Amino acid sequence: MSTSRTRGTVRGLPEWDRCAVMGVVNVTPDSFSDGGRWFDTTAAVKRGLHLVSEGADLVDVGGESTRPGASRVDETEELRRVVPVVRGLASEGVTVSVDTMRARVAAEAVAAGAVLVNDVSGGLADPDMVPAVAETGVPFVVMHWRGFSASMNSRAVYGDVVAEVLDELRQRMDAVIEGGIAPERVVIDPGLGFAKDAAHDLALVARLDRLHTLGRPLLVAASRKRFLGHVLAGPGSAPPPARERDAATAAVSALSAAAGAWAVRVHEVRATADAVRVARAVEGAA
Ligand code: PMM
Repeated sequence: MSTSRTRGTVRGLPEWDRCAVMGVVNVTPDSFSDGGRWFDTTAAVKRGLHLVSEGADLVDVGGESTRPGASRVDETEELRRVVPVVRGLASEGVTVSVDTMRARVAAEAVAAGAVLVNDVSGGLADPDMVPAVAETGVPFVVMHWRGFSASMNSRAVYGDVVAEVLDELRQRMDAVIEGGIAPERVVIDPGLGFAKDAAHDLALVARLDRLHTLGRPLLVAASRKRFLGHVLAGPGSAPPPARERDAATAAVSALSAAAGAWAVRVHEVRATADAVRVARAVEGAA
């Protein structure tokens, strides 16, 4: 199947003729990868606009860190972080997604202009999430998830990681559709780094084609993750810090685009914006 057919489209979102680039704005004091640099509304909106100027097609705004071991932020604080940033970016015409596990945050973000709900728990963390998203009618990212950050490393146990992730994603996809979200609005995501070690992540990146059997557009979020640190670490030396993993991230972006991903989610947009354009040009020359 050609890459463009595999990539698919998401009802309710713009269509791109290549893999889309989702830029990340984490409005958190403790995000593992951008270390809380955008923890203020004005700075966060500015950061989002900068990502668009570098080639982001969408901007994903989150107020809760999901790094391994992180504890949860309370709802009021999450709302306070996220909603003004969503509103600020949407009012500038940016296509905004909200990265949250809470129904109320999702609903208020959509009211403030978000057009996509990105829930790393795939609707499992908050029983009100699926009905709330169904009610708003926006698309929904269903990510593979086995539990909250505090305990996810202990859940990284698989016989065949690709088959199990595929199976569990299929079940979540069926559940959210059953819950009222239109199939045409569902995006799937293997959840790299969530209850997965480096070998699991690499196996999933190697077999993105298998995820296409679910028949929905695929989001890949490898940006700066531990498995890249693991790949880049020299023998006997420590992995480079998150901020020094952007070239490796762009490499995964190119591989994902070539494998037919609908979008890639990244912290530094420029190199990935180039990577997806190169992948598109190569696809066009085939
Ligand atoms: N990873 C993080 C946050 N949000 N959303 C989706 N859909 N997929 C992911 O893999 C994902 C995500 C964690 O990374 P960050 O704290 O650097 O944003």
